[in-house]
Amino acid sequence: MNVLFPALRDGSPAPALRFGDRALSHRQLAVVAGPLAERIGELTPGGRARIAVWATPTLETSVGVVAALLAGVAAVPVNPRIGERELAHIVADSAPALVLAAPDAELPGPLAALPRLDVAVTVPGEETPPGPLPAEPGDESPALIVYTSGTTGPPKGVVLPRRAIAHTLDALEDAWQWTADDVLVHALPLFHVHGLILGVLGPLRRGGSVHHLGRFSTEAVARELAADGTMLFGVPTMYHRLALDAGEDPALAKALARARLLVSGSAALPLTDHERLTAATGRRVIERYGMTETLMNTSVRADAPDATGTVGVPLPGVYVRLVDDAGQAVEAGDGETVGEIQVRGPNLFTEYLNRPDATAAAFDGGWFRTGDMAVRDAAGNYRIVGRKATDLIKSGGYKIGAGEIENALLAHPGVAEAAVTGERDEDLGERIVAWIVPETGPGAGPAPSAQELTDHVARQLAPHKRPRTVHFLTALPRNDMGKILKRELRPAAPPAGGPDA
Ligand code: MCA
Ligand code: AMP
Repeated sequence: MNVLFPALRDGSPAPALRFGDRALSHRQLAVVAGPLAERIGELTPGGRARIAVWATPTLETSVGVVAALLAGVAAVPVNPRIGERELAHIVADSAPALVLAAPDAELPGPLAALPRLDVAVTVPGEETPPGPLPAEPGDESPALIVYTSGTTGPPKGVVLPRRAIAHTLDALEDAWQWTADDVLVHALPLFHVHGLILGVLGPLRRGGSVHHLGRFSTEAVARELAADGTMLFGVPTMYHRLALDAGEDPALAKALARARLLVSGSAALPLTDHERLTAATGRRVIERYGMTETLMNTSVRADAPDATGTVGVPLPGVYVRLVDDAGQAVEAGDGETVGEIQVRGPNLFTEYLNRPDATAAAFDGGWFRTGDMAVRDAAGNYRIVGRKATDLIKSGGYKIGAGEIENALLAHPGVAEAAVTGERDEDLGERIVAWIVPETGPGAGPAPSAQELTDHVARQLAPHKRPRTVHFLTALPRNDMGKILKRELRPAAPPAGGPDA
């Protein structure tokens, strides 16, 4: 299975990528990505290098990633809104040999300091013949390194081999009856698994196409699905907004109703949103469950009876088990016995980059510990009921570690103590809440405002990691050992509020 994108090598004239009014067929993609892959190969002799990709939601990012994959060089997609502290970490940790970016992209310090290769995409004529494409490396060769948050410390680089990508995309072909005729519509960012691997590499591997909206709006989704979109991928926040608008907007409801498949993932889609969408459109959204480290594990199948409220059954080739607190596999399919989901299969990552300790800790024998808690029903469907770590927050479908935000807040001179929690939020699933004890010691300036702390986190880490609410306290509740008791965190006075509280 060495070849990741057969349609590229076949020179298929079928549409492949569309961003706004710019589009490439598979054949045209081969014409532009082939020479870029060759150039990447020349600049990274030996093949063990990594390259950063400035992952804006554009044609250039998609072409850059495809070229890196053809060249057999591991690509590290970088959030174009990344803050200083997080970027410094990712660049130091992954040590990219160069950065790929669109010609007009302005890169921040640590990336600007790297050799740069511009991805200039001029759409070639359909008749332009593609040159030969480089031979692709073996299945275990690292394809992508995607950074993901843990409970504490900076994000870890998840090394994803080509084997995991090919396996997960082929398993989804089976579960969703995904074909070359499908036109996928989405507006997900291209620096995570969902938007990049499923949302761009998925259609390319199938020989089908993707229409990326650039930016999410319910209007843009309606427009593309009403045209020729057949599948929609989104995070629950997007489906929540679609559900609310579809109730008021018959054209949107009709567009959603005509799609072949509506798929939600990255976090749980609440039943109320499932019900709203079904009431407005007569259609069901199916959920699939995955993780950066495991790619996709389970899905409700396109041909399955209704399994709303579950994340479906294991994908072909993936083994899933539930393990209780004593470390014993739970055999029951009673829909009630809760266990941690552990996974084994060709969909798994290789390792955390430079973190053998974290890699070893993540496995129980050959099984990867997901930290997600679930039950299994008699039909074999898994229903996720919670998470082991309360210090992991899922907001808008992004995984965010409380510890990394606490560390960023503590680096602000006006902050003496900081704790971060996740609170239920209708739109985002969970919202980030910061609990702050301002610095009052000698020489301390005036206490920082909620807005100042919010901006500080957005600047240091990324805007989606910013607290949405900030509470100021005189002390954090702690136990005898000095450990912060997060369950006891309650606003002391009326909340000081956050910018969007
Ligand atoms: C606001 N903004 C700020 C600040 N406040 N910028 C700087 N400093 C501030 N203080 C800006 C934001 O950058 C953004 O800019 C705008 O204000 C709104 O931000 P936000 O509220 O965060 O965005 P939103 O409109 O609410 O976005 C909702 C969303 C987004 C579109 C659903 O959360 C999203 O794209 N989520 C997808 C996450 C995802 O792909 N997860 C997959 C990982 P502007 O307006 O200019 O944009 S999970 C995964 O891959 C696994 C494998 C899986 O299972 O899928
Ligand atoms: P990430 O590390 O960003 O890839 O996020 C992976 C996590 O997202 C998983 O461990 C789950 O907690 C969560 N997740 C993904 N898909 C679903 C889903 N369909 N339902 C509930 N949680 C999900």
